[in-house]
Amino acid sequence: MPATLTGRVAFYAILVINHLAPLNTACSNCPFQWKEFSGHCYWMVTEKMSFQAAENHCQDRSSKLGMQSHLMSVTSPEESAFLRNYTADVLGEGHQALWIGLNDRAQPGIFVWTDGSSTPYCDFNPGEPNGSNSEDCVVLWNVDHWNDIDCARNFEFVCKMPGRFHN
Ligand SMILES: [Ca+2]
Ligand SMILES: [Ca+2]
Repeated sequence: MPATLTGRVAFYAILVINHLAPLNTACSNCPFQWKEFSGHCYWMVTEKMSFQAAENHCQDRSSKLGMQSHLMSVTSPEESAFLRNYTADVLGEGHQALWIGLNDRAQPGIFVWTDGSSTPYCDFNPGEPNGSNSEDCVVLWNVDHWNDIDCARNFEFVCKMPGRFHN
């Protein structure tokens, strides 16, 4: 190959490598297609499932990535606003219900998060929780506040996990 042609091939090879470089996600805090917010990674699942099937789905999906996600916990007004925006963007402003990880399945009236979060943050609708033993799992209701509801119902949901570089 003539020297000028070799040089041209090398030039275009470098162009191609430079073009591909931004696709390298080795230093991303979140895996491909997970949404990042404040050090955590979020994944909206638009397939409807029961509460426990949704929690299992979050755990299965992340374990394939060597990470650990659960149904989303909501621990601050900022994270709550993020969830509302994310839900409205993907499912629409008027979406009825979306599972979050809060539940009182083990002990009526004692609400816990599936990811083990302990937070004083609470955003139930006025009059909720109202379900006693018939409603043990919590949804974001009407892209607004929370409502306890029957765990066997099927809704979309968000998985959440700490980012790779979260401490
Ligand atoms: Ca209950
Ligand atoms: Ca309720």
